[in-house]
Amino acid sequence: MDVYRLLLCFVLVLTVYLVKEIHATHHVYEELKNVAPNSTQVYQYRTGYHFQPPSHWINDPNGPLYYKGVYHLFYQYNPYGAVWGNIVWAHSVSTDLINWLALEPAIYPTGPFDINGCWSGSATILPGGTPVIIYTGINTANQQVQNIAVPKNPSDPFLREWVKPSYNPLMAPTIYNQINSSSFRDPTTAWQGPDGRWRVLVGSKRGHRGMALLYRSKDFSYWVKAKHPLHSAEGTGMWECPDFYPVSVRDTVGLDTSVNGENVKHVLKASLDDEKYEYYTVGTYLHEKDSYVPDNTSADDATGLRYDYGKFYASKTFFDGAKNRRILLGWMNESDSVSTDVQKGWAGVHSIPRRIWLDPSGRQLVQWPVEEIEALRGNQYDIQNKRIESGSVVEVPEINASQADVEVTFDLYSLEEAEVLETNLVDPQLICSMKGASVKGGVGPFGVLVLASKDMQEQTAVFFRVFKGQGNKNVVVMCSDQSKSTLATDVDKTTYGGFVDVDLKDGKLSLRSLIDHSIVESFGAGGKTCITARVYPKTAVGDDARLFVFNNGSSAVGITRLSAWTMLQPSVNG
Ligand code: DQQ
Repeated sequence: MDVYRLLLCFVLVLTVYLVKEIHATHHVYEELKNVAPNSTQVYQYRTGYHFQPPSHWINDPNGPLYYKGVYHLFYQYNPYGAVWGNIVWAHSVSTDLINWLALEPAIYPTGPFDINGCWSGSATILPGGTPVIIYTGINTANQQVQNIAVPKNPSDPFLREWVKPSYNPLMAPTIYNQINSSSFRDPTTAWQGPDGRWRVLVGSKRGHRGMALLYRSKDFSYWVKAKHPLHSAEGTGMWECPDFYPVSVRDTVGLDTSVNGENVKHVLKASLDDEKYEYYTVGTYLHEKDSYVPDNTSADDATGLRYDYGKFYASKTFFDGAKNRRILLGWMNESDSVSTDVQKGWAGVHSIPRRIWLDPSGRQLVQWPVEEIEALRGNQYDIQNKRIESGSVVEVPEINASQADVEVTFDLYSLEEAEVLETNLVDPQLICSMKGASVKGGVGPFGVLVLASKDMQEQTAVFFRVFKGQGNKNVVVMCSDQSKSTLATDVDKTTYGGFVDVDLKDGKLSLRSLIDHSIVESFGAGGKTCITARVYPKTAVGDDARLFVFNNGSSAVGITRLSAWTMLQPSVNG
């Protein structure tokens, strides 16, 4: 045997050794993934103004971008069933991020490098303006590899057709780079360093250390793995859908992904496969070393800051050059049972696109629904300067409370009666679970009861509770309590919670909730703490859904101002 053959045998043996079973990050229901929706679909939980296709399963938002006056949103989609499987990149376009037109899927299995699935990835706008996509393909050997796709016809603003160059894959697990072939996915938007080279991150793990692997390229075709990941964190497990981008220290405008320098900080986000939630840090990106150092203002692990403390995962941001803003989109999975999903004929929705920027404190991000959504505000009802006594409830009438937007600013007359927070209570979700909306407090719980039935047997409570913490410092917790959200029993009713970093000097606390049949997407303190819940009321449906403001604390609180609107129905992939 000549040397060449010997080498070939060696490589083959090692390839077989390295090829592992496909590790699905989602539950696989083999028997259901090709079951098409039937005619008895359940419609009452379909959303009115959130992003969803007419039917079937969706998960992660992929490669959002703005090109020639058109927003593009791709997403993980099963064309054949209402559970995860058969994944392709479905494609929708919009001019306002609210009305969407569905096009044919943009990326679907075609070659050995993605024949078993086209998983998540991101778009990069190259100098000159042409977008390219790097995504994870599942190859013939069920390994995760990274591929590139480019528009077939860049003069088409709808970017309908995408082609995959013959030099795919760009990045693959090999015997040399020690990459686990089932933990190597979800490339970020690429950015260019001052040396002109491109960089991209790929989510991975080694042992239980989650990491963002770094690749560099001079020409966007030939990519070399850097010796060290950009960043990693022990104990966090597989990092899915990493995101890495600059934010301005000075104002709320968004920055294009390659921007760095003075008055710029960076954000690194990871979606934790083990926890099924995300965390992020704010920090410094050191160009020369190609490393990222998180600030010590928040934890660099699963207990760290979150975009959203509820059902929100696999999110992605993009820079919108049309309005100089950075926009965040996330996937909101269902909280009902798989059999209900099959009966519904669909599963999964996306968040309302949120503008995202660095809080002036520099310690965290702030999010707010894009302004375009306000065009959907219809019939309005206002309340001003109203006192809400301890233990009382005020109804917000005259709007369609199953499809609404409500903004309220509360006046905290006095903080005297705030409950003392036990020092061992450091997990806000636990605090909210122990002290739900029906557990009386001092200052709070106060907030809104949404998707509530007339008798309030069904209700989702979104509220604040103010505590006295260490050194008499006030600690504010925002909760979304789903325990009474439905009379149904086959639903996940987990209560969610997050701390709100506010000083309460002016005694004001604001809350906004976007209510959309089975979604309650809430923004506390102007978007400092966000919580999304998926709920499935049985009776608080359509015209029978009500909206209330409540106060279950011993202190009275005031409504400085409340505005609620019926939300109109945009055209979403119809
Ligand atoms: N979903 C995709 C993966 C990603 C996961 C597969 C996150 O690429 O890691 O549909 O939800």
